Amino acid sequence: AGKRLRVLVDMDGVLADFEGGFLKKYRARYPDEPFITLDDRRGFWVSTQYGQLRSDLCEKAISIWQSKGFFIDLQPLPGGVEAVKEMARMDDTDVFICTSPIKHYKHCPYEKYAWVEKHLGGDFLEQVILTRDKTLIAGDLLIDDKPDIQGVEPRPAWEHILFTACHNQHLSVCPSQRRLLSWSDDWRAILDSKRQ
Ligand code: UMP
Repeated sequence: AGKRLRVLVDMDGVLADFEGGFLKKYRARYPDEPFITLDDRRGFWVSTQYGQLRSDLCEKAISIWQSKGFFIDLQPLPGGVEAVKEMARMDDTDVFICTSPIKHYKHCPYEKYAWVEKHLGGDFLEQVILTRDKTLIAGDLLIDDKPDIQGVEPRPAWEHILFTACHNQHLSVCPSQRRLLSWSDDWRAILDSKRQ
């Protein structure tokens, strides 16, 4: 029996289907504009790839996640909510939702809390960390779909586990970086590997 394990779990692309929600609302709002299928997504930034498709599509993409209702309407990714609830019930385990809000703050921070309340329950609001710099947050593990997580702390406390998403599935990451392919993958073994 060693010290408690602290797990940080990202929201967009890990618990909530940001990419699927984006594409559905983008196509509904801009039915005559070109779009990128999830199979063709490359790179973390949706806005960058849309901007490469046609320069004015960058701001059209941004308009989607800046809109009221975007974040609260995101569907849970398969198995994520169940996994986080199970983690929270494990002995000697603390789980936090660690997510970066967009700077257009009118709807996003509110809706992120509302999403957690809706899908994980009101008690889980205690576990929410909103930060634009995840390197400042100390934890044993950070499960996140963003390949490069940087900030002011050059030596973050956590080991980053790359959660597979449409935009990173073809990336060859360095062999020391561990992946979680989905919530059907063996996340329990990853947690156990960090226990003392
Ligand atoms: N986001 C953008 N631009 C993009 C894609 C995502 O601003 O092209 C936003 C949505 C989320 C945040 O609020 O970035 C991602 O946060 P994390 O998944 O890193 O927590």
